[in-house]
Amino acid sequence: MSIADQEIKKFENSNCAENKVFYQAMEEVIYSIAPLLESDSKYRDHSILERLVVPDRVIKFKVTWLDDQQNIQVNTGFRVQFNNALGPYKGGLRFHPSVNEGILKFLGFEQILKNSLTGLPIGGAKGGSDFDPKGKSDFEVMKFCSSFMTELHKYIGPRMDVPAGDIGVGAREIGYLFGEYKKITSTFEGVLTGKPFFFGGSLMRPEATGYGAVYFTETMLEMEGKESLEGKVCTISGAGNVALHAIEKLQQLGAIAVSCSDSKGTIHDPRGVDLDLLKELKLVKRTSLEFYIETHPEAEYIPVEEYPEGAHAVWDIPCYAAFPCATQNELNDVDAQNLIVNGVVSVTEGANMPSTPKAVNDFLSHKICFAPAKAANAGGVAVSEFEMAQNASMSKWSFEKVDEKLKETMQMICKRVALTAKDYGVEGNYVDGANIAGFKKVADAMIAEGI
Ligand code: NDP
Ligand code: 2IT
Repeated sequence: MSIADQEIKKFENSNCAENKVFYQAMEEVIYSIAPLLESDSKYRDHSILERLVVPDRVIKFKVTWLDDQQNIQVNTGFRVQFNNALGPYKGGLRFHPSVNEGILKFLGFEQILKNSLTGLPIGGAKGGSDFDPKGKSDFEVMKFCSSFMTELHKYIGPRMDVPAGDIGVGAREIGYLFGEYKKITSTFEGVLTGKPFFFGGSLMRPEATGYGAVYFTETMLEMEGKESLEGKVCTISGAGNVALHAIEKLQQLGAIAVSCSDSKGTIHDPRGVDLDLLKELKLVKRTSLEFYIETHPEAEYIPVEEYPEGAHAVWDIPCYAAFPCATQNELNDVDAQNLIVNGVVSVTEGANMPSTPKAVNDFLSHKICFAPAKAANAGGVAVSEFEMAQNASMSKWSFEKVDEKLKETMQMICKRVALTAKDYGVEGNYVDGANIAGFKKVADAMIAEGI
């Protein structure tokens, strides 16, 4: 039995329905790091894997709030503080009806290795709630956020745990959460990142994840001897924070970003997505993409239910580079085959774990340049750390400074991942490179810090 199989066997009991995505994330990492475990016995001697896959603590709490009709609503809140070997716990909050402990464990686990790859002093965490901000008034969102923070504030702090946004949590939610924290603690401190700029946020934090994913792709294409993105057709899924800013940077670089999608359907606009309209629909009106074609009849809107089951319309559009930026497991093996047959050259994960394991294997075996989430979307959390640094020093950095540091960080991660893959005999495999490089740093810190 291989080392990876032996290690995975130890965790078989945790492969229950709720832990499915967590197990998926863990399995990928264990297979990737097998060469490291084989070459250096210290990681097994110190039981690093056994220790790494168990969160330091999982905080679970009730959130009660009053809706606009004066009905009492009850939700569940979580914070999974996974690992702080490298720095304070750091990672986003997700508000979505699908949220449960298993999803947050998967996201928190990925965050440990992602944050390690940035080279910055931040540990890994994730949190959130099954609360659905969709269709709620601002007042209801505020009520929910206040109640959520009434409990969460006990467990966070600028040197302890610094949450940020994720699906369903943007500047509005972070603002309300920050306001409540401030009220309870009477302190104005960098306890959350992704704050609006005028009260402590960093310039470019909203853009960072999408821009960073594109910077990563540019570097990867250059290193792999491929043509740049200029003039190339790119497909993007999602229509939230990450997708919008990936589209924006692609357009700035002269690429043709032809798609976006939400939970109800996909827009295909062969002349290039109208970003101003997209921002208006998604950030201002908070509505569905179907209204895009009202002013753009030349574009196509494909509702989810009208597409054959088992595949996703957005990945059936021929492209040079694909950017899954919506959610986990949104790109499966059927989608991967469609992309490959249509000649895709690179796939960059803007979302967390958007490709299924079979899809990832297909991309790797067909030598598609594949940028895994924990490396490619690390720009968001990197700029979050820049926000922490600005808050701690009571200073403000310019847009140019943050952009330059973001670009440097993404280029550094890309090169480090590629070099690590080469060192461990899997040249061109950015999945293994990212997992080994991310794991090694955290594991070495855990050994140095003792049990
Ligand atoms: P947003 O809430 O801003 O946007 C999410 C988008 O994905 C929405 O368009 C949403 O559609 C769509 N979506 C969500 N669930 C589904 C689904 N099941 N099927 C199809 N579409 C779906 O979130 P973000 O853009 O911030 O996050 C997107 C991804 O990027 C997530 O995986 C997140 O973990 C990851 N990420 C985010 C970072 C950040 O800085 N924000 C940093 C790194 C990773 P609808 O509008 O219909 O709900
Ligand atoms: O998945 C992620 O990296 C995020 N949602 C951002 C985390 C952060 O702390 O900025």
